[in-house]
Amino acid sequence: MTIAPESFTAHVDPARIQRDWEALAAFTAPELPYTRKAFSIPYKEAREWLAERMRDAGLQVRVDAASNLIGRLPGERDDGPVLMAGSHIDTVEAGGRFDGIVGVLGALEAARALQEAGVVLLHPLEIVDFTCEEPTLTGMTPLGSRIMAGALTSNDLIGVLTPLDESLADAINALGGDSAHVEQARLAAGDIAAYLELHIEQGPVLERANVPIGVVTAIAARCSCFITLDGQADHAGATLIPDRRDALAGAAEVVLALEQIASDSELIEETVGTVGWMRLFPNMVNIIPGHVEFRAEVRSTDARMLETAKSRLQAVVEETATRRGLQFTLQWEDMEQPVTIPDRLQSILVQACQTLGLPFMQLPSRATHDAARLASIAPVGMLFIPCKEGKSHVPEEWAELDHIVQGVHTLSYALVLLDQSL
Ligand code: HGY
Ligand code: MN
Ligand code: MN
Repeated sequence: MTIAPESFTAHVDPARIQRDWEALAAFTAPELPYTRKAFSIPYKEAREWLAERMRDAGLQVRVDAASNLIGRLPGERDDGPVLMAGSHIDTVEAGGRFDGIVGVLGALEAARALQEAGVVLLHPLEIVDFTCEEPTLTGMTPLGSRIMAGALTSNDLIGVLTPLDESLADAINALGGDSAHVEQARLAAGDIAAYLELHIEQGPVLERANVPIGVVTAIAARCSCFITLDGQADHAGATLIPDRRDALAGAAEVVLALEQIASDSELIEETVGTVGWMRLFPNMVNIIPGHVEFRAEVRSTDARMLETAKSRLQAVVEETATRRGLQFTLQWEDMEQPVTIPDRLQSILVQACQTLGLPFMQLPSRATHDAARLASIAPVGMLFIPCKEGKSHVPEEWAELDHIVQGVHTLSYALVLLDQSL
């Protein structure tokens, strides 16, 4: 049975999307712009609001043992594999109002439009807000999608604290999860017929090309390590340079060396390296820093480049510490592999764009996503829309409502095509 896209795209309601987006943006830490960190009070309130919106949209709402929020639209074959669409509503610190949010609200709007158009899917459709996608927990995020994919168990949660110094187990339970039995949230290969995620590009490519839809070809891997350097705290005035073992000067060398590594001609096309978090001790203006700890992350869409960058970073840390008489430790906390989006999913998304007459381009995702974590148990696809000047993870993050609507049209139609082809 072919379903004409205009039969349901007409039901995608820009004003309704706008109202949801404005309401969700209001759940933020009062002292910071657009900050809704996982497990925080604004996050819990936003979750309750979202669950209500899912119920209003006629979805059967549940929270799985991992505390992922799931809204289900039954299908004709209701006991079979599900179609899944979603993303995350947690944000980074002083982040934006679109990263993850477009995917959750867009999937919710798609579920409404399909129902209002009287489209009954063969597969059940599950709209998911995955818990804690952003790296507010080291070495365990994205949390909800990793648990669903079986990459984390209840044992892995033991002793872990959230940034709010609450036990992660309690925080998951407070959201309605069951931290002692998170394995119950695990899905096996075959349980998800396909997963689609609509997301802002978090890069400048679509905007520069003036193209409204991106069909993602691959998702970059993110590898992050925790590094400590120990030298000697000392008097900043009385200690001459040759007598110093300055841990921060050593860390500064490593930060610049990481930039050099990623700028190397054989890596620069597909690889980045960043130090975004650092603490120094004693951290006083007239004391030479004796101890520094920082996290460095390396990302690439190419597995070989990723390994090259990681090993060069390790070598630089060791060489810098030895030359400067510093003790060092380096521990990899997040180790991902790049994910290739299956051709079958890409062609469904291309077909949806072509049928809807939407210009599109195929491109990799340089950000990571829940889709990458689900790729081990399900065929995943990703759709991008442009964001202003490619900015993300900053309060200036912005996406045009027209682009969100076009993204929802494409997502809805792709779900219908998948429903009929799987
Ligand atoms: O860091 C990322 O790529 C994602 O936004 N969590
Ligand atoms: Mn993000
Ligand atoms: Mn995201």
